[in-house]
Amino acid sequence: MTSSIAPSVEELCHRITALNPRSVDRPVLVYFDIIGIAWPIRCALHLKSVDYDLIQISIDQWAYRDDHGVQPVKRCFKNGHVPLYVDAETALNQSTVIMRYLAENLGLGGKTAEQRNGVMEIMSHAYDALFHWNGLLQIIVSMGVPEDVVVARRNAFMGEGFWGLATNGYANHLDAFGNYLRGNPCNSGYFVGETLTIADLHAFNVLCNWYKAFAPERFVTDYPQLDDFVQRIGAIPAVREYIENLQEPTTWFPRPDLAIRLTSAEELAGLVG
Ligand SMILES: N[C@@H](CCC(=O)N[C@@H](CS)C(=O)NCC(=O)O)C(=O)O
Repeated sequence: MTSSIAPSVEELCHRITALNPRSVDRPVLVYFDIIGIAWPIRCALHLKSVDYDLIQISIDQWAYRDDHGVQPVKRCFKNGHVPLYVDAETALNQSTVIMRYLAENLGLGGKTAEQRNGVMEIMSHAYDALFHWNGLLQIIVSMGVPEDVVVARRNAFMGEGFWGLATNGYANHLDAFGNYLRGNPCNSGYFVGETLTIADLHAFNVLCNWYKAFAPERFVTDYPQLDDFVQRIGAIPAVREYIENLQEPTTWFPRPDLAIRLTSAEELAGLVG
């Protein structure tokens, strides 16, 4: 890694380690300069017009190693991961906990105890769809994995062959999203209750920016109800404004040896109307 970024890494580390509820005068979110898993957090803050600071970390800053082989930026976080959210009340380091906290404070968490549990159920499923053993993330990251293994994993994820029966991640996770959506007794077009919740934003990110971007034709053909959901959420004026003006594509992985897909500008184009 080039040492020319060392000063920016040092400054970044100072800034991050100084963050705590007593030091911030408005909310701060720390994440990479990608959509990733922070989309629902940023979109919720935008939807509710929360004034906050965004500290974005580039892949070079994250990957930078000092003379001892240590990644100083990664070391700044309790769990070695982003996102981190800090405001005058709290400092939180897990994306779903940040979402739940913001949902409660911003009125996006469900109106009854039953709805709040329902929101967490969808949130957990949305998380599984990326991070579970048959989630999409393992399929996308190809760094250090032999080409034939990448292809075999991808095919299995899409339901092909013997391992397709065992993993079947694409269909399995999307079928479950469909069951949850149809299972909402309010039949509102949202995942829980009659109004938009953080569960819809989390599900939107996973469905649109990950699953649809990964296999757009299959998504539209096999899951029209989920595509309707994506279009519906994407058409909410503040969400639309967020998509058009604030979200950024991932520019990290132009090389196929690093990742096979991860919401590049091309992959984002046309996902919503
Ligand atoms: N359970 C954590 C997972 C966080 C996570 O894996 N973040 C990724 C970015 S999406 C990360 O920090 N990757 C860099 C690394 O692990 O070195 C959460 O939900 O916040």
